[in-house]
Amino acid sequence: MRVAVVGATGMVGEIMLQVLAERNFPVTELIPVASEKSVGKEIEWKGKTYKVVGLQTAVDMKPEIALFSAGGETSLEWAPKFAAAGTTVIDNSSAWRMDATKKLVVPEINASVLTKEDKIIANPNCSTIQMVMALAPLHTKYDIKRIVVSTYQSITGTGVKAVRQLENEYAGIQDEMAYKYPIHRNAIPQCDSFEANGYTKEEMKLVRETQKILNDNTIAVTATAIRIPVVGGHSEAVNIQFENDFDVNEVRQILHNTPGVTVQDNLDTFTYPMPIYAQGKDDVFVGRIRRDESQPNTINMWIVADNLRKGAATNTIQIAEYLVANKLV
Ligand code: 11C
Repeated sequence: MRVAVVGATGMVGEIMLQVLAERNFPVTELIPVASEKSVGKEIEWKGKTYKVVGLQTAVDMKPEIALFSAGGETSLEWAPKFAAAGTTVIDNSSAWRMDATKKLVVPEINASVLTKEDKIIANPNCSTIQMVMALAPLHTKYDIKRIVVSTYQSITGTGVKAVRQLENEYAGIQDEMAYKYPIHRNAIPQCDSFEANGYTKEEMKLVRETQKILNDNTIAVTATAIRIPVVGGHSEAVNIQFENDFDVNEVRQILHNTPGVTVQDNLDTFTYPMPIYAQGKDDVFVGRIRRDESQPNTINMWIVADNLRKGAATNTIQIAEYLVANKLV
């Protein structure tokens, strides 16, 4: 496969390159793509040096696959141009996720919706991916009625500017800020901008994307998304009300049997998921699984994943792997 990585010099782009190499994705030609200011830069991949090219150059090269992580505006403008050239785009931005004509895919859950005709495929938001990874098998078994989720999100979700802000704050350096407030020793109850209903875009992604991926608009979802000074991954406290009753040990067993999910739940050994352990891993980690004693058929759990890997790069490449394995590109 000739594979373009659009946004190759960005935070997610770099992890995409790493994951492509780790998973031995069948790349016959790598095309690193970035904005004009990075064109001509050199990157190393699998022991070889590649020159970064611009978007039009990459379109003209007609790769089979383009993995996009360059922001919504670039995706809106350039994904259709790649698609028109016959390239299948897998886009990591929010640009196409809620477009009714585009598929929103977590391969373990709904890859089977993909066809050869899908030329722009949307990768969900990181906080949604990790949540639905744990919830999809439970929805199948017990039928989810309502989800209440609070997130504790890594600054890497904002990008390199936020990582720099935290480092500067540690060092006592005053410089440009990614957030309106200090992030060191803080928790900011705002991820992304606000919508008219008073929720942030990040919170509404958790609502809308969950319903689309699980193909069920009857699932009620309400979310609060918080930014915390952590780099290893996003954490989520999730309260789930089912239509049907469940057995907590059976829930653990179902999650244990779910590919891509690791249960870390042993109170005797103080074992539960944390971002310092999730960092650099592709699985979604679930723990603190316990019945909500305040109302029937309801459970609490704590879900952690590396937002740059399963929440972004790994999921994108798993979609590409599915396309290749099923001869859809
Ligand atoms: C965050 N989830 O942590 C965001 C980052 O819609 O792809 C990714 C934004 C998106 O702030």
